[in-house]
This record gives sequence, C-alpha cells and structure tokens, in this order.
Amino acid sequence: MSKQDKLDNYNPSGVGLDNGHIFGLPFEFEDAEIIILPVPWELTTSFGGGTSQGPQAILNASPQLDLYHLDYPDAWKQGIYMLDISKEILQLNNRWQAKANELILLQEKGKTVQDLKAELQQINEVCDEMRKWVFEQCTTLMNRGKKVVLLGGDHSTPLGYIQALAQKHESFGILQIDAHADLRVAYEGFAYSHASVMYNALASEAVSALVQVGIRDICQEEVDYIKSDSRVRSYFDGRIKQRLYEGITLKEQWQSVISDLPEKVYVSFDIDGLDPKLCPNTGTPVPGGLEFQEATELLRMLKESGKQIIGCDLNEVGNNDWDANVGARMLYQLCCII
Ligand SMILES: [Mn+2]
Repeated sequence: MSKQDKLDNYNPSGVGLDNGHIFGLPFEFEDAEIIILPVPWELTTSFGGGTSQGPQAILNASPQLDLYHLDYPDAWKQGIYMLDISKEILQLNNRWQAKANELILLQEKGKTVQDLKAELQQINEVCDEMRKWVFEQCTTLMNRGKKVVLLGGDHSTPLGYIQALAQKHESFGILQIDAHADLRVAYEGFAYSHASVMYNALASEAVSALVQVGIRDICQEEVDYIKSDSRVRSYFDGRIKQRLYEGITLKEQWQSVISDLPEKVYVSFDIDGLDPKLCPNTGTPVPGGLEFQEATELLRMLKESGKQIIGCDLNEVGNNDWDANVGARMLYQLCCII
C-alpha cells in the first residue's frame, strides 16, 4: 500500500489500532518523515529503576491516544514510525546493570572514585559503546532525510544524537526541560552519567546555548558551572513560580526562554521536569515542576516563534501504565513540533 493509500484509508478518530506500531499508525519506515529511535538504557541510574523499559511501556500505551490535536490537526500525516527496540542495546544494559549498581552502592558505603577506578573505567567503555551506537543510528537516519525523535532510557541516551547534530549543523541551542541541571562532571565516576549529559553536550562547540527550564535539584558544582559558562541560562522552577506569584505571566516567561535560544533548537525533554504526579516512576522524581499544559505551551510557543527544531528527545519515562500514558502524549507533542 502506498503512503497515500494509507492516508486515505486511515481514520485518526477511529479505535486505537493494536497493530504493534507507535500510536497505532499504519506507517512503515519508508512512509515516515519522523523516526522514533528507542534507546533502552539506564546503566548509570542511581535511584529507582525501570526507565530502560520506558520505550516498550510507551509503545504499549500509545494506541489509546486520540491523534486529533487542536494545534496540529494534521501532524500524524507526516508519518511517524518507531524502530524496533534494540535487543543488543538492552542486553548490553542488562549485562552491566548489576555491576554499575554495585559501584554506586560501594560509593555510598565510603569507597572513592579513585578506589574503584578500573571498574568505573569498564562501565565508561560500555556507556561509550551506547553513545557511539546512538551517534551512528542518528547520523544514518538524518542522512536518509528523516527527522529523529530519540526515546530513552535515562538522560545519558541523547548525547550521541546531539553530537551527530553537531556534525551536521554549525551552531544550535538546546532547550532542556528537566528537574536537574545535568551539569555534573562524571557523576559517581561515570563519565556518561545521566547527571552529566548537558556538561558533556556543551563540550561540542556547535552548542551555542543551553536554556534550562524547571530546574529544582542542583548542587554547588553545577551552580558554579552555570555562572562560568555564558552559554547556559537556567530558569529555576522556584523562580518561575515566584515570578508568577508576582504577576509576571507564564507567557512572558516563556517568551523570555524562547528569546534566549538561537534560530536552530534541539529539545531535550526529561519527563522529571514535569510535576511528579505525572511521572511518579521516573528515575529521580522531585516535587514541584511543570504542569503538562505549561510544558506543551512552551513547545507550542517555540514552534510558533518560527525557530527551526532540528531534533528532540524524551527520556526518563518510568515503566508504569500512568507514566507511559503521560510519556506517550508528550512524545506525540514532540512529533508535532519537530
Ligand atoms: Mn535529566
């Protein structure tokens, strides 16, 4: 069946089809402009597990969504297709998970990074394999003219994608929605920690700005980093709320966020940027955060601003029906704006 036939025959308002495809859509790889790349990975997750199962949970939850979207009624017609969840990556994660957890526990009991140097190095090499795999997958997909939405896994997963974009684009900014700044240097000795992803991304000179929204759990090292790198601008959750209480509207604040971004933007969406009632089983939930509509309004205004959204990711979605339901809806929002 041609893509046109699929478009003609598909009823987006019909019963969600359980056809094994994301959102129950009829498309195959060839028909789709948007490819979702799942990365089932959570090797350096320090508290609470399950985000490596996030892509499967989202895939299972996705057919129940209504595809009609007030702002983007025809978005699904671009064709959206999710690649198979890589067994190799999942197996690599599962093979090393116990070792990584053991290293975290040993540090909690007083061992230092120096004591565990050789074993940490092993984990860093495994994480680097995943990073390279993501880099190659994203490069190949982009070279075939596809728009890529990466679906984690923990927040370490998009680094290879950001690096692939840095090869393709001279300069772009990152909009990061997150409870955490993720600016630690090798957190717990893990060079590719979920808590270091933006520090690592900023090593690419192509990344000209990092605008963070919803941050509310941060350490001194990260505050110092934010002050030292003029590319970084952080909209802390507490400050957003204070300004709201003072009568500064969210619209004005989101306009400010968008004006801090350059013409080309990558969106990195850590689900824990939302209120944890929307993502109770994420890796590291923190009270406070954005309502679902506050986040989607920011994405809508970004799209409306005319800036070019060159890529995006959604990560840290927990393995639970409710988390997956919210995650699937946010994933669809990202597919609508890319
Ligand atoms: Mn994060």
